[in-house]
Amino acid sequence: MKTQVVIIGGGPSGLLLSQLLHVRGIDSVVLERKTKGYVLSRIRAGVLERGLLGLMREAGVAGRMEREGFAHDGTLISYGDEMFRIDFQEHTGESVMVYGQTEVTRDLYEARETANGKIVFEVDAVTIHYAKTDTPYVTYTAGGEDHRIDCDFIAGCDGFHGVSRQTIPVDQRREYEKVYPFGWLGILSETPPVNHELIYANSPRGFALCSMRNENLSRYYIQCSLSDKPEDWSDAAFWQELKRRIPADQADRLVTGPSIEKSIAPLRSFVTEPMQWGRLFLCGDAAHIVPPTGAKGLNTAASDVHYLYNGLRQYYETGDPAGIDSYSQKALARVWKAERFSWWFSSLMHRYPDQSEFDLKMQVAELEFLRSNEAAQKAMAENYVGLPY
Ligand code: RFL
Ligand code: PHB
Repeated sequence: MKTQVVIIGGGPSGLLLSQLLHVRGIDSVVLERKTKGYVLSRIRAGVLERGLLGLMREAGVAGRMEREGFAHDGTLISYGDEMFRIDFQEHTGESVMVYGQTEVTRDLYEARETANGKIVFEVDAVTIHYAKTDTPYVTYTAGGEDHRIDCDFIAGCDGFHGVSRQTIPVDQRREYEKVYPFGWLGILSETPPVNHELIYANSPRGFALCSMRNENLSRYYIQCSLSDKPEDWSDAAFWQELKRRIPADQADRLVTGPSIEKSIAPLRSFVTEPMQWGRLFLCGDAAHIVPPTGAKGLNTAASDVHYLYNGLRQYYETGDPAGIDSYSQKALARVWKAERFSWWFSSLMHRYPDQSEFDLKMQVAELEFLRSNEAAQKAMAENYVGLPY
């Protein structure tokens, strides 16, 4: 088989890239290790930046998102019983969109299928060959048979545990990592959200987040210990702990119900450099991870897709490789800013095991500064709605 771009990974990055290339007449094949059902069962991101919305429109897949998504003009931050609002519209003239990653992925699968796009599920042993030459190819097994696809370029969109990053020899990449000493326990429940905007809560018992997917689907998170297991937490224990971490008036209004999903995510900051090796390009979680505080993971994956898609388009339309040659440098410049914001917001909102009394005073001072200072709020709002591409 032959195609222009082999895309490894059928998560949001790989599907979005494939659909954008299709709109410009560029051919791709997506290789996905799992089934479509499995990919769609992963509950992850919920907040989309304007840049991702623009890409969804350009890819021709924004219809349902525009109808069913919720524009949010601000967010709430609480500490103890204090709560204040960061107004995105006032400070940036922009909003974010609450629309689940599952829905983004579903819309992309539907568009790829309508266009007869080639997606191979349940692939195994994906191997990248000769990425440093002009004639790379990818081999894999599917349905018990060996396959080979010759191509011009390979996009590694296979997430943090994929093969693409590992293909780059260790002496030719550098990895930067920070592992946080806690996780997030998240639940999804068919209950109305406690508030119409998200609440990020810093409490003496640890961080909590009140988020949502729609008017009758809530997503809540609490900071938990890394040794906790989801089955250690009954629904009743989760609700009780959440109520203790958010302001009392919110806790009184909270509607509880059975969870329909419960999982724990560890928190990590991670970047690999460079994001290009010959004709292999890394996109999204394959190249970087942020802690979820601030909702930058999927959005940063989307900005990578933007740079790669435009580079490939320039190459195929004009023969000019300038865009693909500068991919890593452009993508990383934005990645590091998203890393900084996610690290800063995580540090501001969580309880750390080794935090001193002084460190706690610093958190409160910073929260009070943010609450009262226009410039600090503007900086927060600009980062939250997404820095320009
Ligand atoms: P994905 O989604 O991990 O998809 C990678 C795909 O590659 C497949 N794969 C392979 N396929 C073929 N061969 C191999 N060898 C393969 N190895 C892996 C996998 O099966 C998978 O289908 O990466 P992608 O596309 O880069 O997308 C990244 C996002 O999923 C991620 O950044 C976000 O979910 C992070 N995130 C959030 N991001 C936001 O922008 N806003 C949010 O509100 C937000 N909330 C979150 C989050 C992540 C969370 N968790 C669980 C990590 C909340 C949570 C709790
Ligand atoms: C979510 O709704 O899953 C979500 C929202 C905001 C975040 C992280 C996760 O910062």
